[in-house]
Amino acid sequence: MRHRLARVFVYPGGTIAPILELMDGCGIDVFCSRHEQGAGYAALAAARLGGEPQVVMVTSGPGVTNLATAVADAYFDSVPLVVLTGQVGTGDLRAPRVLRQRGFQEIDAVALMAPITKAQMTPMHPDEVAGAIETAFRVATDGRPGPVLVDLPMDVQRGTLTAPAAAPPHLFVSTGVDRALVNRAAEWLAGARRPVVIAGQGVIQSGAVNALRQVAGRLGAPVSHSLLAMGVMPTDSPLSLGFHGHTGNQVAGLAIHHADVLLVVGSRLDVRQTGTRPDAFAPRARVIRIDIDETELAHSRVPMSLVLRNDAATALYALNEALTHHAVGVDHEAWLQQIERWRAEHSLEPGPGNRLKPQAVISALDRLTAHESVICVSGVGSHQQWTARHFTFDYPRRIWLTSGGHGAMGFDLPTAIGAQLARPAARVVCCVGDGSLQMNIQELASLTAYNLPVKIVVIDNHRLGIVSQFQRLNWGRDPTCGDKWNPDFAAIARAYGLYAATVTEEETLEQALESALATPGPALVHCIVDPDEDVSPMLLTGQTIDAMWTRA
Ligand SMILES: Cc1ncc(C[n+]2csc(CCOP(=O)(O)OP(=O)(O)O)c2C)c(N)n1
Ligand SMILES: [Mg+2]
Repeated sequence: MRHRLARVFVYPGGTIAPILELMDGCGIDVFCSRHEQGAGYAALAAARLGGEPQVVMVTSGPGVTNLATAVADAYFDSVPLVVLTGQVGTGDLRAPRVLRQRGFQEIDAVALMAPITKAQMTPMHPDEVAGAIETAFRVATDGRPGPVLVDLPMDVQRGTLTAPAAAPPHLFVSTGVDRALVNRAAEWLAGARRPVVIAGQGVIQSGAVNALRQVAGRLGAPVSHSLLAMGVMPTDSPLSLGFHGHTGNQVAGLAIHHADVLLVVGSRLDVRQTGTRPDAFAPRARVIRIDIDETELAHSRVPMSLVLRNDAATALYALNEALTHHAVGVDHEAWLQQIERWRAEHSLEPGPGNRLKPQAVISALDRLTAHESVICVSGVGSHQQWTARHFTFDYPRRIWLTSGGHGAMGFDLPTAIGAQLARPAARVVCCVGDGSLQMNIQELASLTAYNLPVKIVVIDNHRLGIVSQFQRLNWGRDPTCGDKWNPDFAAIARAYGLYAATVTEEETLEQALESALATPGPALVHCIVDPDEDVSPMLLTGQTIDAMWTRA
């Protein structure tokens, strides 16, 4: 499958300069960040939103090491990227000598990226380049998506073709649906008294959101989801339990704990989802699992009763079909009423105190954008959890982009930039902590240079909050994480050419957010919030998902 590449994401350097020279005038936009992570995350955002692989190009040595964080993020969260790294000339390569380095800014990109890419290639002759890149595009999206590395020595970039490129072999053989297993799954689900569906990002990636909603609707089964799959059910749907796990909703935890049949689709069930007691996860349930990645299935942390190794769309369409032949035998009214009772008992009220609360900031932003299609991006920390809990999502109208498996601070701003580049007409908001923003704050320059109307809301608790909370819970104090000195983020934003405002109390919050939203260009609202607000409830080590820790 071929697709037309609209844009490449780059940070320059000598060993990638030959390709950059050719990019000029070839009809493909070039986005140039201020740090390699900026290019990597912007590419990741465009790939997550469009489903097609995006190309990121950086120079050798420090360019490769700087980019590694974003590539790891893409690998763990299944985002297709084609990563082109410059490399010293083939004659300067260290290998096979036993040496630390031979060429200037030489680093073994293949070895460095091996654990965080699906495949790595180093074409040693210009004739091998086209095949390598074509293979990279294919591998990036085959099966479970992810990044692929093509390391390009200088002389290979500058050389001349001697032969036309041969077509590479087709790699992925898709597996059909096992009708008998699908029927059995339908039978179990139709007969369940307390069914629960867990949906992961795989559902969104395979274009199966509607199929998932149909299955849930047909069964009358409540749906919980992973942190990455926010919006797979509309937040305000009565069937939505919200996300579960470490910082998830207690209602979701209770429902999963009491479920008798659990349908898990395109979700890894990682430790952040199950907590440290996978043995006690959904202890009463027969677990039906659908996943495209056989390695995830082979190493499932939760015992499974029935497995479909398919992409989510294929399996869910088949399941929907099968469910038409299995009348749902059990009325779930009692189960849904029980869930409503849990919902009433476990509301997400902020802690005591009169200071501006982070939850109030997110709720206000949500209210003010309720009428709009939104791409909401977060950093990593407590603010990420409050955004997940208090913003409303509904894929594809209100989309969430966050760093899941890698959990990388600094994901925020460059991802918002990539999202706005990919969707120029969309409302893009970036809810970011004081710590996370500072990891890639240099990208404010890209924001202004490309005049992208991203709205940044800084949740400044003068604290590396979620780690500080972990420290305080364990050791009663929070060295290096609490009471952080922070700059005046609004002043910094103005210096970078953004509209900016500072808010310290709820009375002026809406007005400041409204002004920022109404500004045609980029804007930042610096919200100074209660430093002592913690994330509650939270699933702590040793706890089971039905009994999460709650603030006193
Ligand atoms: C690159 C990176 N370094 C360190 C961490 C560990 N870490 C996770 S969250 C966090 C604090 C984030 O602080 P902030 O952005 O202010 O968010 P808050 O929790 O205060 O809302 C830290 C240090 C990380 N996830 N990523
Ligand atoms: Mg903070």
